[in-house]
Amino acid sequence: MITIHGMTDSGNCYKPRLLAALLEIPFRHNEVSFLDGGTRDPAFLAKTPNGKVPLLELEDGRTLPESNAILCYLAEGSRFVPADRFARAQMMSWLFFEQYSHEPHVAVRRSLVVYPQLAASATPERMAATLAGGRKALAVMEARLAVAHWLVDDAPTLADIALYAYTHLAPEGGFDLAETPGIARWLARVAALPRHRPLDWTPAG
Ligand SMILES: N[C@@H](CCC(=O)N[C@@H](CS)C(=O)NCC(=O)O)C(=O)O
Repeated sequence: MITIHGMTDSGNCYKPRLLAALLEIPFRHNEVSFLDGGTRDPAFLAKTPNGKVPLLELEDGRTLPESNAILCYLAEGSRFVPADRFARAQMMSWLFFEQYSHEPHVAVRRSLVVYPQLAASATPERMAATLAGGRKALAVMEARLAVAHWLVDDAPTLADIALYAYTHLAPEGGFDLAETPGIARWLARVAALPRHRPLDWTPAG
């Protein structure tokens, strides 16, 4: 069975767990957290020198870091990857947007708010910069979701799963989703997908 090494409370780690649940892919969850030094443990660094979770480990020992790459691996050939070439590229475009324009603001601001261990990094300047950056990213999503049910075409793709992870946690970082009603409706749509699981879900056993 595959293993997903991850920190339950991390949105990046939630992405592959949620996808595996939606696609009924069995996996083992191994809790590895940066809060207790788990990502700096020599045994973990031997698997992934960048020392970040999530990390996918296959049955044969091969490992794959980067949440959105893990999504692509797990979803290949599934309904979450469009067959159309342009739609597939649009999905990738959202995945890159998520990592460069959304996660560094929306996710980072939330982590600065919710983890006391990071309090020293939560300077007024950083909080202001992540608020501005996050609002800009959410406005980009809202422009699409005010007029569409899904980020790409008319069905959920990996773009929706990747962006759902930290967008549904955005209020914890001080973002008011009442300002983006299209996003609020889309969050409810993702949460209603069959076999959707919440952030704190891990498989039994
Ligand atoms: N681009 C990476 C980001 C992963 C990442 O930053 N993970 C955090 C937890 S959310 C982590 O492991 N941090 C540990 C560290 O930076 O030492 C991905 O999407 O997987």
